[in-house]
Amino acid sequence: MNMPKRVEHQMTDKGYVPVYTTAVVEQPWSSYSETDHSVWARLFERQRALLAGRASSEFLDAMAAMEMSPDRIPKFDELNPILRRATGWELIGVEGLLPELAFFDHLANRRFPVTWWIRKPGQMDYLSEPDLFHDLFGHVPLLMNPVFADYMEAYGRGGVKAHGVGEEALVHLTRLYWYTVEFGLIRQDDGLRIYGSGIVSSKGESIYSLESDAPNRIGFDLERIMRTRYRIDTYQKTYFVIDSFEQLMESTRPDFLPIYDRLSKLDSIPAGDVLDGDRVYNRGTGEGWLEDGDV
Ligand code: HBI
Ligand code: FE
Repeated sequence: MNMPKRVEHQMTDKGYVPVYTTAVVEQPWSSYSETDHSVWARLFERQRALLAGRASSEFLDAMAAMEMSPDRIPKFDELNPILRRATGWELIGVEGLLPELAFFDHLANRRFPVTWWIRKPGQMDYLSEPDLFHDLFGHVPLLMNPVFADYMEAYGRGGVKAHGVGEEALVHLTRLYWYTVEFGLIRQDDGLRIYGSGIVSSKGESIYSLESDAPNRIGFDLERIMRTRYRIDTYQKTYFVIDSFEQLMESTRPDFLPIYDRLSKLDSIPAGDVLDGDRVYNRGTGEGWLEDGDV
């Protein structure tokens, strides 16, 4: 498999990782090795077993509707007709992390960038940047859900605007992405469930985010989230819980400019804090937390 060319490194919200070109690449499906396909199959089977009873019903329904093959890396060309028919979204192949504006512009146009390469067998449990499994298994299924699909487009539009406002607005918006799209929980009648991509694609965090006493679990509040710092190198200290995807979509309706202006006058909130006024589902014990390192 031809390794992607590493063009530059950049401090992004996923830490100091190589940022590739904004180039859109064809999925080199025939170049995947048997090892690549077996990494996909092992990760897929492991998460599918773990997520029963832990992932949100919308995620499980979407995963069933997409009919992703469990034993071979799915072909983007085969998934795109299903996705387009459901919500008008499509996958595009990329080398990896994109500069933020390019990423936002894709989302604003219902294109989800999926990294074309998959991690090595030795990286089953952790890698510093999103690979095909994180993007395709973690992010893509929920794009089948019409309300979440609308939210992701709205987020992209908001990101393009925020890019024009400035760095501070981007920091606030990135936190919203982090605590919903990547690490969000949702309340169901039968308990809390996972919908965040960073969690559903991670064995350890699929268990920790719901069952550990260490983290806080707090009800969704847009401005509270936009002020809250987060972790890129450990499990989250706090998970935010939405009532529904409609609630998430509704939160993007107001003009964010006055919100950015208000937040610019307020301090950020450490990742592990619980505030008066928080809707607390779980006040974490903080066991295992690292003192510094919130971003
Ligand atoms: N690029 N391909 C890709 N995937 C991401 O998830 C991604 C990105 N660039 C920037 C980024 N995420 C984050 O900074 C978002 O908060 C914008
Ligand atoms: Fe992601």
